[in-house]
Amino acid sequence: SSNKLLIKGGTVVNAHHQQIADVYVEDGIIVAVNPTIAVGDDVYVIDATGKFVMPGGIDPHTHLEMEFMNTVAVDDFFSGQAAALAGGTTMHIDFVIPTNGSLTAGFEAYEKKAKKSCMDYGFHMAITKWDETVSREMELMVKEKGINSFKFFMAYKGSLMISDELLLEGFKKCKSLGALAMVHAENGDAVYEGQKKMIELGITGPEGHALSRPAVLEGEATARAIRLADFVNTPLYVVHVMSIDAMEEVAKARKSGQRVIGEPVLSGLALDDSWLWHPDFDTAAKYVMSPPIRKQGHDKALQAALSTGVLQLVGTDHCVFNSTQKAFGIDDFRKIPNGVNGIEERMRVVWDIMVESGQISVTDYVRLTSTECARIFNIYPKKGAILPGSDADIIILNPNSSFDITAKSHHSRVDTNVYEGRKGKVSTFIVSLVQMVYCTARTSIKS
Ligand code: DUC
Ligand code: ZN
Ligand code: ZN
Ligand code: ZN
Repeated sequence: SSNKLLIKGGTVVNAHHQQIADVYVEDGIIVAVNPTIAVGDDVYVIDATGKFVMPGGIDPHTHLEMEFMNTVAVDDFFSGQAAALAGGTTMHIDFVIPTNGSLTAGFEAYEKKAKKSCMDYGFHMAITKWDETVSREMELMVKEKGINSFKFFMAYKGSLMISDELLLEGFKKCKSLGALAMVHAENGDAVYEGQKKMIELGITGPEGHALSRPAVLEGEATARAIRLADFVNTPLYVVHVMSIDAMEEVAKARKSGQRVIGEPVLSGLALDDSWLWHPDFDTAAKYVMSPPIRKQGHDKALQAALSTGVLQLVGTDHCVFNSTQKAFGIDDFRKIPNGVNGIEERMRVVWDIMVESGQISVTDYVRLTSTECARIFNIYPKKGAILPGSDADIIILNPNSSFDITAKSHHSRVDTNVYEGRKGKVSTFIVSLVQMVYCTARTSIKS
């Protein structure tokens, strides 16, 4: 019957080991991984000879259907996940945004958005203000909803940003709950000044976005968050490390033994800011995200940091807006909705820039696209491994195939693609088949 599957003859890759083996799956769970597994003819067999059999990608950082900057991100939990599956990612972790400051209402709203899901997902939660209610609700989220990571915004003054005083309260609460504190690290007050300055100077185009919030402001906030986490003695996860400045702060802290995790995102690893200076507004605006994509050089330095273990896992910050939405900022870059695509491109582009280029091994690739995320967010080895008992979130990666990225054929709903025209020689497949056939609702993973 259709609930039994054998993947034969591939190179099975886990984060620390690879071997040629067969993988036998029943009801969406891996039952056996052995050099040779004999099965009856009621089992569907896939030949993976010459290919890699890996745990599906886990994207630790997405924003599906996010209400942000007076609009809503166009990929929802169906289209964003369909894009993810098409690109070899089988799970993602999204950020619940509180509704008018209420964590409970925010959680309910995201549970509703996530009803459209076609793959497994998890939630972090953003904390955007602080009072006794928020503090109590955090406890509720941890104890009853399974949320174990909270993100604090040090930027977006006037909306999401919280002060150092409240950041400290939040870190202390995370510590007492055993939850992981995460930060969006940019100095929001300085960004606000930078933006005003650019507008005063008459720089209203997308390049003003980069000029108004330079890497030094990311470095400053990263250093501050790291020191405050040290002061409170709680681990810290820095989301979207986009610059050498921020990366070096993470490196220094880790070297001293502090528990700091640094997450680069695909756009920071694979792009530079040159498009932001393109004279055509639509072309430039699609690259606007925060923190900004940096000058050439930061990308290569972040890749190197990933290859040496200074940074640990790759996210995307997938948060997509159509050209019509980006055009809200045609006269003022401050109104361009922030965000770029990546959930569909992450696995292939990371393979291309990190494995094809010789910077990391195939086992490292599995670690930083899947296993490390599963470990950090407490879902390993159910996720992030090809082991007996693990979920059959399996991809077959063909290193001798090809990809050619274009908005014309991608699965996301967004009408542009920041990787437009990028080509490489890898493909992933059967994820969607395995997922569609075997993925069942697993409530422990959902939240
Ligand atoms: N940055 C973005 O570019 N989009 C979503 C939120 C964020 O911090
Ligand atoms: Zn952010
Ligand atoms: Zn984000
Ligand atoms: Zn699944």
